[in-house]
Amino acid sequence: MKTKIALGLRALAVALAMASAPTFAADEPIKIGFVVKQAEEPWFQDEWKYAEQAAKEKGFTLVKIAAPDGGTVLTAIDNLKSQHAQGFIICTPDVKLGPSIVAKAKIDNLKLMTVDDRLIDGSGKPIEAVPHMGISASKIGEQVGQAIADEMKKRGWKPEETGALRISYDQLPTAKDRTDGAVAALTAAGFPKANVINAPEAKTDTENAFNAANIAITQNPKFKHWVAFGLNDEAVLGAVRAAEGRNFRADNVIGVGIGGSKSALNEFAKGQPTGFFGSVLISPKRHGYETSLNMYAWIKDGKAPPPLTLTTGRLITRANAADVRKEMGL
Ligand code: FCA
Repeated sequence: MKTKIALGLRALAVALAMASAPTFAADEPIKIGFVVKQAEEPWFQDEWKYAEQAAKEKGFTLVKIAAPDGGTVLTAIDNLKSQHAQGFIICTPDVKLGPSIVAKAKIDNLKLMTVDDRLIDGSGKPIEAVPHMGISASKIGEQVGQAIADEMKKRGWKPEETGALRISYDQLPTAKDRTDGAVAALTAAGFPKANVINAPEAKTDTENAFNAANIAITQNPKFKHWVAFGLNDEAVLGAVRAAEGRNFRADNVIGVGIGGSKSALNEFAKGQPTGFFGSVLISPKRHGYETSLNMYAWIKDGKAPPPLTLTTGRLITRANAADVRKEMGL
């Protein structure tokens, strides 16, 4: 009898709590997961750093999880559930995990938002029901291509004597859009399409980019100069290092990355310029801090994040990196 009443009261309490607060019990501390595919990459460390800043300001707990493969992603989601998190933000190691991630988040009753890499469904279309913040990939790619074209012109290089390394990772839509954008701007500026050499990387890090570029340079000995671009700074750093190994140095290489975090800044800080000419600086602050605030408001007030936010970038080189970063509040 006693237990029956207790159970009844409990059910009532739960029902009341659910009625007054649709998303979470008011006294429950807010906990948000931030899952990233490549924790060793400075971009993702910066995202975490700014997410922490949001957590400090708002007083929620941030759970940082590195998930380099599909298995880890699914375990991470269960893990968040058992820690009583209410939602998470993820940059997935594979966008094709989209339907599994959505299903798992639903079962575990966790709010889900993506950052950087947008989930796709079985037919390759973006899953629009999941709020996303990414970069304006094509536009930023065009900025990269334009920067390279401008610098080539300044140096008086003949396009027919120049090869372009397209460090590619086409299975990731944002990566394809970025590199396609760069090719579009380069060719619009008169660069011969036939001189664009596709160099696919197996993973989006410097080592894999190095290997991809190394093969491409070896197979194309006719070029006097090289330009290089890819989805991020790591791709271009790999290409620049491979070119150096083949004796193409700063005066014969123009690499422009995307990111503008530590990977790029370390390169700019070297005593002598390298082939890493510039980078389009994007904002880890918006991607880390703003997504976390969005998730917090969603959990606390039931206010869903904007369905799609695309952020912009600005070219930085040795000459202006410090000033531009300051202007962007980094
Ligand atoms: C992707 C890339 C990262 C970063 C991010 C904005 O996830 O892999 O390097 O460029 O988009």
